[in-house]
Amino acid sequence: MAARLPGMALAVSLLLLLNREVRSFKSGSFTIDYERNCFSKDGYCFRYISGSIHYFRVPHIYWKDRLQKMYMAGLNAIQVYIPWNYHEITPGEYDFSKSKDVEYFLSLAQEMGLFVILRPGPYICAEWELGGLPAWLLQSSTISLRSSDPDYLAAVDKWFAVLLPKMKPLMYQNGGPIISFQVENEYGSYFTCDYNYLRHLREVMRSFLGEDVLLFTTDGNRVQELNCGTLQGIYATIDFGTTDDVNSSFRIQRQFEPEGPLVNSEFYVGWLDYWGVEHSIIPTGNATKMLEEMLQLGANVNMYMFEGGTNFGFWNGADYNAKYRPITTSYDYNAPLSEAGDPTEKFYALRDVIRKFRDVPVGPVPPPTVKFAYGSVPVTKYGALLDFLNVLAPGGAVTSTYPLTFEQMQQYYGFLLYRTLLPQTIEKPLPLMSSLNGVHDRGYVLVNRVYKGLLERDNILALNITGSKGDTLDIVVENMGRINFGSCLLDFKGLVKNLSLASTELTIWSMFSLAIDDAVGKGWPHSIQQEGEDSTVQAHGPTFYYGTFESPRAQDTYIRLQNWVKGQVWINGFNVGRYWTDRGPQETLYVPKNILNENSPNNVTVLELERAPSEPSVVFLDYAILNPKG
Ligand code: 6DJ
Repeated sequence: MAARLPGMALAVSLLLLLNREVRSFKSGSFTIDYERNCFSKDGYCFRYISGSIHYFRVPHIYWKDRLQKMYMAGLNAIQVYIPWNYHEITPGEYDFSKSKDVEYFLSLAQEMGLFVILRPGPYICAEWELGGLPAWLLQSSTISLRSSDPDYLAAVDKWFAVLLPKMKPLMYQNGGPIISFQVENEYGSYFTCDYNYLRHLREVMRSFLGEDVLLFTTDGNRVQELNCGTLQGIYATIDFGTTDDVNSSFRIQRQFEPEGPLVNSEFYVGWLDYWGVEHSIIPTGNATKMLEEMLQLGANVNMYMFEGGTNFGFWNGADYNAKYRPITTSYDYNAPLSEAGDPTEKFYALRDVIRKFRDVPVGPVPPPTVKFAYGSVPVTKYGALLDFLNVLAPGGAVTSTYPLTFEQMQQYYGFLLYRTLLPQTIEKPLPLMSSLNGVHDRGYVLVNRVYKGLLERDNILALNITGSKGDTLDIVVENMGRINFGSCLLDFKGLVKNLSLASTELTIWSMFSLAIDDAVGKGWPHSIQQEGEDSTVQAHGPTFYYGTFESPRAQDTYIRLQNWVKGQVWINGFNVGRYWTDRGPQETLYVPKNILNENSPNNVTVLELERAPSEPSVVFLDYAILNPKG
């Protein structure tokens, strides 16, 4: 009978037989083995020792270098967030080019032999503006973020429909490096506790990535966090640092996952910095001791951060802990690889621990990148911000009885100018007041273009001023980064409450969106030949400065603005970030070599918001100062 089976049918039965073989030990399978308490890769127990790196905080010319160093540390995986707001700055316009080419970044990881644990959000926290959510979601002032609010979900679905199909071919099941996908981030810490939201994300992710995708969640190591953050069908993992206890933390994970691999998805080998707060240090000895303890238990560990990088531009986030606390430009994180990607003593010490558990690649670790001290560069005053509204606010003003927020103006980042006229003559100083703490986050106040001082969220709610009826009152308001964690995510920017002069509410405002990044990105102010103003007259209030320097050989460097107060720096139109010398602890900004010119002078533009030194200059050093007390 068998002989009479048509050839085709025989082939099919053979294939089925083979397939069954293939399915039980299928190459390209990544699952959870609940019997052996491990991840199962192609049928074998697999344990990852991983590190977090954010491609959006590392110049793309250095992606390979950093991944190579992570590989040489003995890691077999990296953990990566995807910040939605970075790729969809304007609704419906997606950017995955150059420094945003996440597919290329992930393919480099694969080339290097590193698996990828992907965390596509949609919310990521990460000390990133609004935790990675686009600020345009706040155009609706009543939106409920991170919940099953239909408006929010519609936006998420649209984004995931663009992102996830790009990720699918990169899954391990499809020959790529991604072994697992995180759903949301520390969702159990958020007040909404909306299971329908998690359920929705689970279904959307499965529909785009396939039923065999390995989904997981990450929450803090407390029962109440896991209660709201976990969901059936999504593997529950936890995060904790060196001040926690390993065994009791994993016991909490076991309450939610009695079987399966132990996973610390964020083991804090370093920590973040806030402006005005001492630089964070996690002692190397504490990190190595705990890593060894966890690896001894057979746990999977991801170190957060292994390479921190930089919050270039306006991308830093903020926390709210009794007060608004913005994150520094540097995201060095006291990590094993420094902000500039250099191996630290922590790197080598952690590698020595990893070596006890798996083979660490032989050969030299790539050296630190070369740094160059270009020295002191004098800068010239270009003029007060208010003198350039034709360039910076070409669209003119929008008027309204009461002030509009950044979100209502559809200008989401940077600076916005609010203008009104003084309603009365003030001979004896009267307080300009934001009694409801509605200046988000800093307002630089000028009367008839003379700088009077500032208002600051949670700190300075009133400022005494004088003036005559009809004088122009200008307030340049700075968004210092939207809150990325906790219950205050609806962090609208600008004058979010009315301002008053003593008891008189101020009305009839003109708002000017300031497109400073656009103008400087296009070469302003260097492109407009203008006699520099007399720099010896010290300016007060938001003022531009410019200068040039040569770098015949472009190397990484650090810019220091000693004796300046607070502001923003651009080099060749690239927004290097915020400085706040007055508050610290960060005193230098990382300047990667890819933004420097070798064959033409480099343009430095500084926007000082309060007061430049009397002989203004900046200096380029070959080392970082993140901890002036250290
Ligand atoms: O997942 C979060 C990371 O993106 C976890 N975490 C890190 C990063 O933000 S603070 C630093 C934090 N979670 C908040 C817990 C506060 C105690």
